[in-house]
Amino acid sequence: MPPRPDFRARGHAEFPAAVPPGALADLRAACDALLAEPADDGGDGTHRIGLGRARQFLAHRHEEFPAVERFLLGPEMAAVVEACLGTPGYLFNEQFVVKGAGSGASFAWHQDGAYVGFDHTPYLTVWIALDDATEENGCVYLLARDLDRQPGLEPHVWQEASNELNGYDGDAPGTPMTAAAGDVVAFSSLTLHRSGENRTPRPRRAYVCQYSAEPLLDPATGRPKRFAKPVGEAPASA
Ligand SMILES: O=C(O)CCC(=O)C(=O)O
Repeated sequence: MPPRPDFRARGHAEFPAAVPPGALADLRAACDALLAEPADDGGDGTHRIGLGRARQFLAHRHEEFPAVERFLLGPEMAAVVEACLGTPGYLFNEQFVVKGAGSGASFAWHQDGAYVGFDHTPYLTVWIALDDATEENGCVYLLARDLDRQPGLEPHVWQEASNELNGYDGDAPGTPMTAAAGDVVAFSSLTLHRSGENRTPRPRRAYVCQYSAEPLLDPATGRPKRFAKPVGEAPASA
């Protein structure tokens, strides 16, 4: 199936209520179990992008939660990825992103591909709201991008004070991607996005999983970056 034209033209697509209630409960339970551990300023191994409890990344732990792994590789995610990439593809990365209650931590404008560190084919980020995401609690904001006309990465500058890359200095506020828990916002690794502060008394939980059309191989090692798990095939642990 070819990618959805609206995804190619805007760099993102919404999939309301794409996560079934049972899977949403599984994801929340996994997130809460990881949150109960001591805070770690985690990131992707190259960039340490956490900010303690204010902005927490709980990464690469899905194999400890078989129901989460089944969901990541299962039919709902396969449908989302196929709609955007034209193939169910491969899971290569996943992390919970939690903005702590009343956290002043936003997340700067960036393209996810800027964090990869080597040339690669653009991929898909599937952002899943585990709590209703609002402008008050730190939803994602996107700048629409025509993927065929604007195919590249912008220059990004590391921000020492806030532990993040910044890839956009313009004035556009972006489109707030408010979402109900269980909604999916899928966007290209080329799509500039940011997220706001959580000004509410409750944490804002999200799950970010990333899929590539082909395994994303690190040229330094010849091995997949993180994972290369085909979507639509039952995991070995199931
Ligand atoms: O969930 C968020 O606040 C934003 C996460 C994000 O932009 C990312 O993981 O690339």
